[in-house]
Amino acid sequence: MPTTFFIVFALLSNPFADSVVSYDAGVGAADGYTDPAAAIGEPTRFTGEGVWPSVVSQFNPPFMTNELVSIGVGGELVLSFDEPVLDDPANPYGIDLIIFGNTGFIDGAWPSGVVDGIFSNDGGQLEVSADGVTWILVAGVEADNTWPTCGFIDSEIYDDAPGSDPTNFALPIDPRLNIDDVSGFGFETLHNYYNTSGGGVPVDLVSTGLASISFVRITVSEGSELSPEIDGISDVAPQLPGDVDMNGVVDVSDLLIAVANFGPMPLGGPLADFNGDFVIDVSDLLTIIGNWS
Ligand SMILES: [Ca+2]
Ligand SMILES: [Ca+2]
Ligand SMILES: [Ca+2]
Ligand SMILES: [Ca+2]
Repeated sequence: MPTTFFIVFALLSNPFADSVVSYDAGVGAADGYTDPAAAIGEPTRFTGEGVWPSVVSQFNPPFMTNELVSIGVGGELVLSFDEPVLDDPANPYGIDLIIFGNTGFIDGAWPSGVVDGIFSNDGGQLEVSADGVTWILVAGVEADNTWPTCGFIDSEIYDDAPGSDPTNFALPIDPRLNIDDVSGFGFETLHNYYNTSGGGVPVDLVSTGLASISFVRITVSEGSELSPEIDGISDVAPQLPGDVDMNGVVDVSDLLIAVANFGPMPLGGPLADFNGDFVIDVSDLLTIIGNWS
């Protein structure tokens, strides 16, 4: 019986926020988008079913009332995780938490997909807590902001059927990247930066001084004129030390990628930095060799 229990637990366990603790829509939340359960579980990969079905891509955010919850002025959303979210140095880029909203890039060359600004970036302050009582503000993070969600690696921008290769919602975008880096860029170039990531707002817990958190609170201050929408929140999966290409084994292909990118870590990776200094050097090569599969 214990074996069965653990198998069932493993199947049920997921990297996403598990429960709504509380929700106050505040003033001016988007009409109809007031079910906080929309922020639980996996963020949206395919939106508009029965209305205007399409994949969620960098230019095509989710928009259904059962997919997003909106937070108005003075409002707040509090979610919890069943398993604590760790400030884990083994996480890619040191990022621990990813927040998915409903931002999208403005398509300056519709429908071919050229980044010409962003829309629906509605902010929202982020606080975290280990116990649900004491809260710490994560400075400099806006909950509903870059990067727009991408649901599938193998989909085109506005496909009306789901892709077959889902992105990884537990893998963050390089936090050094900003929107100016991709301005004027097309869909293919964006994918180079996303890799297999599903996007979202990357959050490093290190600034909070908390080793782990189980609660997330998103608030909208009284002075705000915008109401953020939240689709989901994920706990970043740690990278296997030495596994640059993240295929589950550490071997010569990882070593070759690291060697070819020796020096300052390029924007967007490869993920060959294992001591968090954003430089790929001898210490990282030793990590690869020391963890050979
Ligand atoms: Ca961290
Ligand atoms: Ca959702
Ligand atoms: Ca590998
Ligand atoms: Ca390094």
